[in-house]
Amino acid sequence: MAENGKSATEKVPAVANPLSEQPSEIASNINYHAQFSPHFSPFKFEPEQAFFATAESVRDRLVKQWNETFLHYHKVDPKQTYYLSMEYLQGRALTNAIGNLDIQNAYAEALNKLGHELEEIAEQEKDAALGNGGLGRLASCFLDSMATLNLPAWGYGLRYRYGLFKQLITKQGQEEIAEDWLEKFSPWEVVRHDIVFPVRFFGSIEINPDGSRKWVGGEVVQALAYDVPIPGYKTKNTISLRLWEAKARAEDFNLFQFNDGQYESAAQLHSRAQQICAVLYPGDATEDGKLLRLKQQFFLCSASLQDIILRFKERRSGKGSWKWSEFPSKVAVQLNDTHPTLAIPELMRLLMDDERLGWDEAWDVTTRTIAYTNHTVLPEALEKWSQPVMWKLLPRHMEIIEEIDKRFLAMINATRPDLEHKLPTMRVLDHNPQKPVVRMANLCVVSAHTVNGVAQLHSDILKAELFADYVSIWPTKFQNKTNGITPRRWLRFCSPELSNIITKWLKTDQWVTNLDLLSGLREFADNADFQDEWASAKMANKQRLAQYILRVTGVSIDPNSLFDIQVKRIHEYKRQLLNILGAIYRYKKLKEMSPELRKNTTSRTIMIGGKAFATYTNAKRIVKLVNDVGAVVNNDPEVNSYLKKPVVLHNTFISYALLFSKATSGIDVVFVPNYNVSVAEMLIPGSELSQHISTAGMEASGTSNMKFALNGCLIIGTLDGANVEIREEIGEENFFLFGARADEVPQLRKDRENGLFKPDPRFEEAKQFIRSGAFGSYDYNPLLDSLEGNSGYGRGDYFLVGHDFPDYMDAQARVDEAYKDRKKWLKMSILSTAGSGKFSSDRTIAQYAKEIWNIEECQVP
Ligand code: B1H
Repeated sequence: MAENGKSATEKVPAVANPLSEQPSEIASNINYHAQFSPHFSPFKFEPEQAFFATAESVRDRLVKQWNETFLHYHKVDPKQTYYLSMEYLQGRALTNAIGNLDIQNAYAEALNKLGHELEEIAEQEKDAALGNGGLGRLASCFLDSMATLNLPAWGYGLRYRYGLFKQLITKQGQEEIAEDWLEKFSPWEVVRHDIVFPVRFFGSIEINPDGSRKWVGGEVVQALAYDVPIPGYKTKNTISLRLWEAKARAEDFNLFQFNDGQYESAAQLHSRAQQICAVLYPGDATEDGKLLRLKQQFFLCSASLQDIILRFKERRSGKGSWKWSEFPSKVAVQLNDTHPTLAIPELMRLLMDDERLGWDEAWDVTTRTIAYTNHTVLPEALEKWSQPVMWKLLPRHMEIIEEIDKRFLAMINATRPDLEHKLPTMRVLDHNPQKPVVRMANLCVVSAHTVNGVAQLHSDILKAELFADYVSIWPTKFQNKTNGITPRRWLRFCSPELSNIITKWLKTDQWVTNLDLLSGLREFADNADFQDEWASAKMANKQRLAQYILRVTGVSIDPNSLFDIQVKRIHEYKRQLLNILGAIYRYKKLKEMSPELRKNTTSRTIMIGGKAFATYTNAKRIVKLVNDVGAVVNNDPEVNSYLKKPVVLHNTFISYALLFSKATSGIDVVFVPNYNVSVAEMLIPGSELSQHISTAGMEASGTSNMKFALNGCLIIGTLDGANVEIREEIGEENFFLFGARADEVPQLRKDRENGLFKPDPRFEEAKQFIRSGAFGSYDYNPLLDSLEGNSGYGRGDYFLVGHDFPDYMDAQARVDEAYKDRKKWLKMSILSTAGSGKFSSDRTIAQYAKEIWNIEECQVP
């Protein structure tokens, strides 16, 4: 079919068994899709067309086991979990799907027959970026584990048109542009035209003759289901991620107005419906922005719960009838942070107003069904919704929330007079006359049967601080579930080189589903042969990464230097500023050194990547600073003298350039643009040191720390979030620790306010170097000023960069020394991987299943 000869149409039949695992039949099936599921002009079979046809052939297989899974659940009617999340960061699906189906080789061969390379085809896929960071990626890792563990569980989310923005780096710094992941369509989603639910906004409340209430009027939008298959690893079980799209009804299009020439008002309801799923996290600085976000949250909750209730009825009616008291033994709902909190009053409303349950019965069902995960203690991320806005958009839900608040008050007054003085902060409603709000986290704690944090330290902080007052009322409600990551995407598929070595030495590939087996690598940590294989796999990954960096930034980096990476959302509490100040100090000292001394230093390539929220000024200044530092450092012949010119973007040419680049001891600083899941899959396998350096107590868990450690990357970090547990698991001698502890932070802030902080001269020198204009004329004073002064959030060095700076530099010096001892470093690297077993999301999900959801495996025969 192709003019360019990249087709095997003549050689293979057009129709083949779509489930065959024979490469020739797979090739035939891919060809079939290219011809008969056409999305492009005929006679083209470039990588892009090949990707879509390949994905569709993979989907054929998935659909079969997906339908079987659905039917099996329907028959067995197990208790099922529903994960409600405003974010999913799925990334690409092709490599993951054929990996989980365990048919990579057959697909690679099939594509070869068609004149393509699997890797190149896989790179055509756009990331599904329906999330912004760790919280969304966690949801996606959880789905992979639920499917792999054969657990009856589904995810619910929104089908945003524009997910996370694309980050461009220009002279001004970060610029955001809309990224349309559906521009050409997604081969993975299936629209379910039969799954549609009405979702109401605004309106008023009617009282029925029997005193029951009914929410009427307002505007009604349709929620239409799009399902994405989530295959488990080497199992038939394939679960669903159901994404809702908002659609207006045909009758909401005003034909009369349209024919009268009033085109915009004729389609007003249609465009309002479209706004709901247009973008992930629309700006909420304006009242309209806030209203839109609230609409999104309610839309997810209402559609999902109507769907869940309908499924409950359908499955139970096969058994005759149902009792509402049985609902919590068939349904578990997990709220991914407070964003889907409205599921609580919505379930109450559906049970009371539609199903006619009384308050007590509805409350019993709701509270036994819903559980809540907290992901942050940052005050600005603790959601509070304005009461007037809520009354306007969701009047019936506000009635229910008022009643929950009232009953909570009454309960405390009746049973816990000792807590009465705490009520002003414990209540769900804050009636502050200036700004009356609903506190979503409090609503969750009061209503959910279980509340969990995402790392041990974080869960301890929740119990000791944020939710301390509730602990004595409900001592068993609070749990910890340390986060995890899927070893499939984050090792098996993103680093086949390292995976193969692990499998070879462990003599089994069972570690992919039983990550604790990695501890078996400890016995080889000193083995010279193993170390050599390990080093060469890491080097291959570093070279691949160096080529990528050259391609996207034009900077040629030295694969023999220490690859030092910090990638995550840009936020002051994550302290990218500490990293770059350290880099600046290092650069300045290298310049001042004699060439002889310089030769003995450890050469480093410091890579920093991440997106800043569009309106977060200081975060954007940090992005700009990293780029400006890179522009100076990478072009300074004194500290490095290898080729830095942009090179023609052709693979062989790039290798050539690297081969002839002259590696001298020095420093490179690279800002990696547009960090996303696919970029992470490139960076993490090639990393040797990664930085997880948040102010202690502020990072709830972190999950990239786990991905890096799993890939044999050493960590420099604070005792924060999951770092604490990672260090415990891999051994403190393999972790570069520095910085204040969480329990010291409040006192250090006070000391600062009292003028007791004495800055280290190195810290002053680094700041002064920036102020002197060494990195260009951009005005960095406002950013640096945030590190000065005595107090205030975002001022007075709230994040303790100055306090931790000297300790950080000392830890970095230990890194430099350790890297000079190749055998020692390799041993530490191996022990990092060997100690990462705990951080599999399979472990996390198994704990949720047993300790929160009470669900069991339900394997498709
Ligand atoms: C996490 C968020 C978050 N915690 C509000 N909270 C958002 C809050 O745009 N919003 O409205 C978006 C995201 N994200 C992260 O969750 C934590 O910071 C990480 O430490 C943690 O690893 C991750 C998963 O638990």
